[in-house]
Amino acid sequence: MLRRLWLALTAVAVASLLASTTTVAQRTHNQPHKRTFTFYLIPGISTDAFYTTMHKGAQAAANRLGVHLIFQGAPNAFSAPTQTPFLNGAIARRPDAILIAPTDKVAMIAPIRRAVQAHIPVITVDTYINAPLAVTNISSDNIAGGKKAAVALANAIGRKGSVAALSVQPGISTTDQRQQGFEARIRTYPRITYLGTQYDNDSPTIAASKTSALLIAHSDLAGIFALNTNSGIGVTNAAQHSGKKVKLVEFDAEPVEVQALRQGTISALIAQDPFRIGNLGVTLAYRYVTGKRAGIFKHYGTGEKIITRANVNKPGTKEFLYTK
Ligand code: T6T
Repeated sequence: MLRRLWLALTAVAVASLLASTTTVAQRTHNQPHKRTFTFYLIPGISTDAFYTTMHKGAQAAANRLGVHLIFQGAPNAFSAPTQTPFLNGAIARRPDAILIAPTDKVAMIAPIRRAVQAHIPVITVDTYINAPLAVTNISSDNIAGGKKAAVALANAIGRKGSVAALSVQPGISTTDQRQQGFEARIRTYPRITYLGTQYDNDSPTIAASKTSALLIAHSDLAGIFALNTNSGIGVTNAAQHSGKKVKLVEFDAEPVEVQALRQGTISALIAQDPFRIGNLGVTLAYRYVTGKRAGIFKHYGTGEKIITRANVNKPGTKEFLYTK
């Protein structure tokens, strides 16, 4: 009798122990544990203030959302062959998302397709590719920026004389669109002769030598539009050394350009908002990887601002100045 009672009590104890461990095991299993997402940001050039500022914006969003962000890219050259190994390296690490500024509209399609085929969502920032592979693209309105540059340059030269432009190379979405907008607008001024756009492969040295040649060949050259920072650095140096009174309008607002604007060498800068591009990029990637995909647009514009000596120190301008 006693033995039967002991057995019954033991059975109850074991059953309740099993029940309680099952509950604990189930609870542990069902509990939503927060995982840390890893995103890569692959810039055009990792040392360029446009992209270091974009990195700061991306990092601020990553800190807010608890995302592990890795920023890696070619330190000096802006090209598909120098960018692709960094993208391949990111794909090999199987991150949750990749943000990339593709250096060529066509050449970067195949490398980006490899990421998408590996089920890694890709967001393009600044530049885009000619294939619908990215979740979204975030950029300035580069056509509008090119038009604004044409108006600023036309006004700086009194709406008459010859003008030329210096860009990186054909095939980059941003600079192609700036050129498109600039050409469309500058041709509307009847007393301005547009001498065309030359290419410098993102080399300030080549931009400087092409600018010097232009200044020698065209004595009436009144203005030059530089379509990005490195083109601008070369154009500014050559113009300063020539001693000629040529007016300059440049894209971007990197420290050297802002300094030249303050000194009066540059008439106007078309500044972008790379901090916002990076910040929005990480925010949208996080939305995507956490399943909140509905309502993500295919494109987001972040705006651009004309900076002159008149507004460079005004409130509302500082956020458009890039930092290293
Ligand atoms: O102008 C920016 C960027 O928007 C463009 O795509 C490439 O050149 C810059 O990075 C400036 O160096």
